[in-house]
Amino acid sequence: MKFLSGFIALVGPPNVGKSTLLNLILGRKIAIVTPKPQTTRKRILGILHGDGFQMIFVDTPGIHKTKSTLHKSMVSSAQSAFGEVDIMAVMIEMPRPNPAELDMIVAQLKRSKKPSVLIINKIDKGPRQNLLPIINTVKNRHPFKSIHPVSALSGEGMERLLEELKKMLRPGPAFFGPDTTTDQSEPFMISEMIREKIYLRTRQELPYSTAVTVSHIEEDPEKKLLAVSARIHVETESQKAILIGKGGTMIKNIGRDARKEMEIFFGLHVYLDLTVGVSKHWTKNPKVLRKLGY
Ligand SMILES: Nc1nc2c(ncn2[C@@H]2O[C@H](COP(=O)(O)OP(=O)(O)OP(=O)(O)O)[C@@H](O)[C@H]2O)c(=O)[nH]1
Ligand SMILES: [Mg+2]
Repeated sequence: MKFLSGFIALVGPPNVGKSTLLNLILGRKIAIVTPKPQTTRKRILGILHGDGFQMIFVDTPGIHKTKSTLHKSMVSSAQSAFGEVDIMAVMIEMPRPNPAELDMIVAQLKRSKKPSVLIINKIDKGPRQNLLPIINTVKNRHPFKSIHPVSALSGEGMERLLEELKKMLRPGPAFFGPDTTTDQSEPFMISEMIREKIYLRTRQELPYSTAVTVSHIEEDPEKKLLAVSARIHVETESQKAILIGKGGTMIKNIGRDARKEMEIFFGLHVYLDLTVGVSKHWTKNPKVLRKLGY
């Protein structure tokens, strides 16, 4: 039996559950998840090691129509996955099927000529009688190899999905060593953990105006301590004031949430030095965008 491998892109509209599914498949949280759309900003890899096979999943930002410079960079990061992978896993959600969004994705799928499956997520939300009409609609739009109603929360439908994806792998090398689960660097993962907590605690446009950079990480193995310095970038002074909060409560809460997550992830005590700074209109300036990692 030859070893099988393949790159599988998870693409779809924002908020359908792509990152949740990636975490479920890997049995480990490597991608941040929030109830807000446009959470994922860059492609990240998650590697599933199996007996005789390796699946490399590419989680991507949600594809949507946008004029914003930041969001354009996110969407183009998702779109370039079409050219780079072997298999496309297109995800939509049952409670909020959006034909216009799906059409945008299907048009690119047709151009890419890649084999594809369609995942219909959040079936736990019901009602299930909505499923059949959705399946019939998507069947008419593209000849997906298979269609999978799933719940990335409960795990329903996952076994069949993974079986199907496995059948689509081709003989190839193990691209990553057995201990590798993701391509993300430690500083990037830490910045993402902090960004997730900002998304969970702030409202309206504020999460979308934040970026996080990590300037220093130092591990003290004897004390089992990880010391991290990170900075949250916002666009305006007023956003900075909200993020710091009355008497510093907001930034303290975000820092505490992020620290707890990091302690579980790294299995170390964490000391987190978190500051807030204004990078004027960074989401609109391609140069600053790049500097902040986008
Ligand atoms: N009920 C239910 N909620 C889900 C399911 N999968 C994901 N969610 C929720 O949907 C929201 C969005 O999940 P994400 O995984 O961040 O979605 P995404 O597609 O990665 O979103 P972007 O990165 O913004 O494109 C979160 O609140 C998840 O908890 C599911 O199967 N059932
Ligand atoms: Mg995501």
